[in-house]
Amino acid sequence: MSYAGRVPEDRVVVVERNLDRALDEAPPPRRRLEPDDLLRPGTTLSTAEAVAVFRDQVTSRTLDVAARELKAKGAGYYTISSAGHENNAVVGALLRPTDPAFLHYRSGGFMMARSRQVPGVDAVTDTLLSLLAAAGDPISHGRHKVWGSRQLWVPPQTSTIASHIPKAMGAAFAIQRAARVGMSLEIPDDSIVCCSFGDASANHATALAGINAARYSHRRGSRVPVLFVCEDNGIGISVDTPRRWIARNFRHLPHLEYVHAAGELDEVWDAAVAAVAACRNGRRPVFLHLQTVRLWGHAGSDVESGYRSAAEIAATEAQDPLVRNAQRLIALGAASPDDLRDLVAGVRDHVHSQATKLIGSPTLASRQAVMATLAPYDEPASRRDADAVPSHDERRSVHGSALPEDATVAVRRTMAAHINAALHDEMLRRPEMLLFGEDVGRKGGVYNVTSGLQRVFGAARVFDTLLDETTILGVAQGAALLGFLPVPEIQYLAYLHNALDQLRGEAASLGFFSAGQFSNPMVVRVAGLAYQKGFGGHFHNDNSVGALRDIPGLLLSVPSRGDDAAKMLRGVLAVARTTGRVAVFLEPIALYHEKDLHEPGDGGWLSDYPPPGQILLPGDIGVHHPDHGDVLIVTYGNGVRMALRAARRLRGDHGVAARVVDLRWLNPLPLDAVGRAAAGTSAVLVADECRATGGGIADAVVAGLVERGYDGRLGSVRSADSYVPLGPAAGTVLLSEADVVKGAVRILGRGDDTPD
Ligand SMILES: Cc1ncc(C[n+]2csc(CCOP(=O)(O)OP(=O)(O)O)c2C)c(N)n1
Repeated sequence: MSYAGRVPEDRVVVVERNLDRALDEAPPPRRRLEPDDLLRPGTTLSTAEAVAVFRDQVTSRTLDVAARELKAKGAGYYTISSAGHENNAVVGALLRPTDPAFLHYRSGGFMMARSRQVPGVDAVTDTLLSLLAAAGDPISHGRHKVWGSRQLWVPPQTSTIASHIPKAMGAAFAIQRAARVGMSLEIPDDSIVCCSFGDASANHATALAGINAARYSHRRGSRVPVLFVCEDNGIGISVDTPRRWIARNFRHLPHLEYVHAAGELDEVWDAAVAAVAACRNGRRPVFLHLQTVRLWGHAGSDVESGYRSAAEIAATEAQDPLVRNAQRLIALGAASPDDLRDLVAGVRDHVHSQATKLIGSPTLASRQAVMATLAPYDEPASRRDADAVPSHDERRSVHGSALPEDATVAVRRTMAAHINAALHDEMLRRPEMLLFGEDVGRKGGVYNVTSGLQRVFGAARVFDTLLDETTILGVAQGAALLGFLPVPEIQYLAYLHNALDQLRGEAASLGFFSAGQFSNPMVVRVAGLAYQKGFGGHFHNDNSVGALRDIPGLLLSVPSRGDDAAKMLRGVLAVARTTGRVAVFLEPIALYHEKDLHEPGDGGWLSDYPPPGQILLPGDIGVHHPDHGDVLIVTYGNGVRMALRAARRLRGDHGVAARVVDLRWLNPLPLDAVGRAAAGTSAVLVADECRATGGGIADAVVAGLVERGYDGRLGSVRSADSYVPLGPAAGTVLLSEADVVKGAVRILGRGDDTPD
């Protein structure tokens, strides 16, 4: 295949010719500067650096043209360009390649400028491979066209605008946190974090959340060196941003330094120098308002003439930064028109020949190859990780004189107490672990699950956040990227949903889109599910795991008993640490303080603390009454206690011997283990406390058993597809013990004569 496609959009050709014409028509400079000379008095931009930045900009532009040509040839898959935004190369040139950068899709100039600072990085080839969705694309292996590089500290970003701003803030926050807790980072202590985005994106709730969180943290005395770069081209796809909207919105915000960058290359440089210095030296959030234009449509497929007049398009093209910068370099004597003509021709030739060579590069060709870095798992490594147990003396320093498993002093415990003790043990042996969320620090959590942890481990490692779930998960991602093992808490499952994109779109996808080169391991503790007595209503009793189960690669676990909870929490932390996985640990609120199983006072739901080192890993299911074989009840969470109570009634009232499986792991479901547990039973009943349609797991378990050749009877009982009402009415929509008994009797064909 040859590389000779026609550019489909005339304006691309027009813009290319404008630059050529400007160079042809420019008068020769009246004087020539030496490479080390400053471009003019008062600027810090040297001649050599100005020409280097111009080269970065031309390279970025030429790659954008190539993207459209490759698309026209049917070889390329992405055409959103950086054309008109190339002055962002100045920011790339001013930052260090170790300053983590979370980039806007139009930050091509930045990427070129950063790449040239690191020997061995070939930004042209890397970008072309990404445009071609080639398996050789070094950052995503062809999974997405992204700006990203492990060597350059540019984590790949998703296409969801603004979604990277909270994690950029989180990474900046983590730089100082590392110093406070004595953790050494891969990047220098005085690093700053860069985060670029568009002007329309600056209105997004997620953007405002991230910027607000940075300002809030600064107000609270934390150092959050994040450089927000708003690349303001005045439009978002087809909708214009009101004039001066960005400046008026961000110029006078407390705890945010605002710097405006516009005009000539050297003026943009000087403004950016001031912004970077304020951020790096002041260790504070800075908002760099970078004036840009958008040349061409939003993407190759966008017909700009549908919403912009010809005059507007031409006026925008007249502000092409490449033309202006070329004219400026020539006028100030940094280069001659011939120099720049040669530079442009050289870059075009290089990009063209590389593209020609790379067309036809292989793409990912199998499902296995595509999914290779989605859900890494290494069981032996997780077991080894969990094995390293601190000494008794060390543990006494956090637990007090008696260890929680010490039979002579310890009472049997509730799930809340077990999780609390396990968190103490894990915080002790993992200095990189951070615990945070709403009310988790001083108060110790709404349900006292994190009680005492701040006192023992200090406010640098156990802290209250501002009230924003998006920020909580953003901080977790940023901190994890830098090497922490964050354990953020979401106070109630219903409140995870307003921040869900941070898990679904962002955290869980990082390993996929970076081919495993970046990871943000974390264990998100979420209090959830229904059946709380005396504290009702949907928002504290949300019973759906649907939104979590469909997240590729996310590990979802739900304990049903205290001892299991301790072992499972250790297990998911070990998996997160050893593989970079993102895990949700969903804690059934109604079981936090439950003590009894069958009768009030029987203490049947209390348990002894399993000593550290004992863990449960994905796939380890719990089997109760393994010798009972009439029916297998498959369940999890609150359903386990319910099913064990139902099993007793089934035995007593119907002579049915029920085996009960506690799934423990809801994503991925341990279907092979369930299949083995079902062997020898004549019926399987799935008892699912979550909403019937899509909210739970019943359909997936039934399908999984059928696919594994289970030939007994199959059925399920589930909660209704309803929000949970307040008070006793909750019982009308939630799965009950009586439902489980009836379901089992029905599936066994014993009639429906169960006394309720
Ligand atoms: C959350 C989200 N909503 C919608 C979109 C679709 N979309 C992609 S880019 C864009 C406009 C962004 O404009 P701006 O932030 O000004 O950046 P620009 O493209 O102009 O550089 C929209 C609406 C998206 N990617 N993400």
